Amino acid sequence: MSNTQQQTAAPAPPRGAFLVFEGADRAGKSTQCGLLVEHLKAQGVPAELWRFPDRTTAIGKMIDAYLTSQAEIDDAAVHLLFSANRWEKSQELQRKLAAGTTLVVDRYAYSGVAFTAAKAKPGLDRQWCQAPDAGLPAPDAVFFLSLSTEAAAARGGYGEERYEKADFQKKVLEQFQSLRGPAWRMVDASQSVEAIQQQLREAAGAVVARCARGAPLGRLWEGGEAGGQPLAEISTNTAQH
Ligand code: Z5A
Ligand code: MG
Repeated sequence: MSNTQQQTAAPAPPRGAFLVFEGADRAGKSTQCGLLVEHLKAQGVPAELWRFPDRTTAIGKMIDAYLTSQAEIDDAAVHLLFSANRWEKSQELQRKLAAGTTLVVDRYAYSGVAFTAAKAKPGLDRQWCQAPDAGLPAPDAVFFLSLSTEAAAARGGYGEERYEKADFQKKVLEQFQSLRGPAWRMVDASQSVEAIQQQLREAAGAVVARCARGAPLGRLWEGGEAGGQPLAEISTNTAQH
């Protein structure tokens, strides 16, 4: 950027924060997302809980049929459906953020890349998997709930859906590791629900405050694999798993 551009660039307006939760199966993503949204609202922060896939749309219904094994869909085609499911919500997502609503989002494009790349199908390498999501809004923070497959199994075992098998979940976790970027915060999900929530509240609060002061919204996959801005001011549990 030239000096002239730097001098004339307008400051980013205040907005809501875009907070994504990713992680191992049964790591407690949905539990923690729900608790965080309630906490933010109680603090007077406008907040909504979102999740991907959004199974309520026409595309989401196709994805649901696939995940519950009611439909067979080609691996490349279903990958594009998961991405399309994010694109169809992206305008609304940006409107909500611009209006000051913080979005707590249960899974996003990182799950999309990790689950398809873990299939190790010819032609569906990580670069191919990332391409359809390029240009989507990038989260301000990605909270990755880290849990071993053994600890996940101890939480009652995996469910009935297509990907809920220990061997495959290990491959997914390896793929997630290679997607880590500057906006990621690793959270040890083997702790109690309350301990995890406390750390998340502190970390999320700092991001919400930063976005309320005005912060540009990044794009996937700019600014490192994860996109978004580095979260230097956040101190949280940074357990490396
Ligand atoms: N997928 C994809 O392929 N491509 C994409 O682009 C996207 C997704 C976006 C969607 O599953 C599937 O789609 C997913 C990835 C794929 N496939 N798999 N596998 P989902 O998100 O709908 O999955 P889910 O049913 O919500 O399961 P989950 O996300 O794996 O679980 P969780 O949300 O992490 O955990 P939880 O429901 O909060 O808790 C699980 C249990 O553990 C529950 O009994 C809790 O009470 C208990 N729990 C929670 N926290 C704790 C702690 N701290 N201690 C002890 N017990 C706990
Ligand atoms: Mg969940």
